[in-house]
Amino acid sequence: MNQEKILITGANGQIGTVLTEALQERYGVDNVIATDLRQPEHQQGIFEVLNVLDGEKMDHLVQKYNVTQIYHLAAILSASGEKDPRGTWKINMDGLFNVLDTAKNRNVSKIFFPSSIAVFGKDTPREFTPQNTVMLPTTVYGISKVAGELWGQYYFEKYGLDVRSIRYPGIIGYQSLPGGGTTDYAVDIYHKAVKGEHFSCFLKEGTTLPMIYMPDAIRATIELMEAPAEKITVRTSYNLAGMSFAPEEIAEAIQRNILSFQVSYDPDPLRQSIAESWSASIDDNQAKQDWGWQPEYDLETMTRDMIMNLEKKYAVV
Ligand code: AKB
Repeated sequence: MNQEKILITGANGQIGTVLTEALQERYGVDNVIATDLRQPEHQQGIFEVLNVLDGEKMDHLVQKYNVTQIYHLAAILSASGEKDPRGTWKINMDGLFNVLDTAKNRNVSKIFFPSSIAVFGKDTPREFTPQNTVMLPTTVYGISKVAGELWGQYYFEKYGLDVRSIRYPGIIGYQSLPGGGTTDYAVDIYHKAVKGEHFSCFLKEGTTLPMIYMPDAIRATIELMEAPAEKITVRTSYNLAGMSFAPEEIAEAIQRNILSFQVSYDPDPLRQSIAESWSASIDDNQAKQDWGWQPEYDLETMTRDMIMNLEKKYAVV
């Protein structure tokens, strides 16, 4: 096998921070090029400043490092996106086109493009949302993800570019913080609980959403990218499920470990309406069938692991 050289955009983000380390461990520190708008405080390995709107610099970096794969994580998420719809469209779409065109023109053979449950909308079946279903999203982020999925498929069919994608649920992890999403409360709640603070939730009780624990999300991403090409039957994006819960259910799971933890509900209208337009649970049988996907964590096992790791983190700070 030729030595892969992997470039990651948005490497300082919630997923990027953890995925960069996982790819460094798997492919070697010198074979992973982390990029983002700013140099992070702590960075092991190769880092380059890159704005994904700068196609020339992207092209230069791809040539400089002989990049063979790009994980394109840089994007504006659902809630932030609504504050600047045109700006979000530009970053999410032009950034993707720069990646697709650079890959097509150079020696890049594989692309990972993260999609999201944000592709679904009010007309989508909310429970056990099928792989192929109505996709009429209400956010600019969701619209950009539907369009991105279709462009990925287009570049695969027209130019043979091996673009692979997952529709991530909300991702929960202790290593990094999300920013600007609708599912972010499910990370923040653990930080407040471990610090002994009260948590005010921006979603109402009963707002069930699909979520996944970070180790499962990272493993799914790498498993999809390493699957033989003939196993990949979906060239838009794969549904992926981990678990589903409402705010009061995650709060109760935390309270079983931290008895004094208290939560109140103060719904934010924007994020509440976005959450209500998304699925509550996801049918991911296609991913299971095609490349053997299996989640490992449920709400209880994730909660114990999150609390244990955050307790360690706050103890050393
Ligand atoms: C968000 O809440 O915007 C993201 C997502 C589900 O894509 N976490």
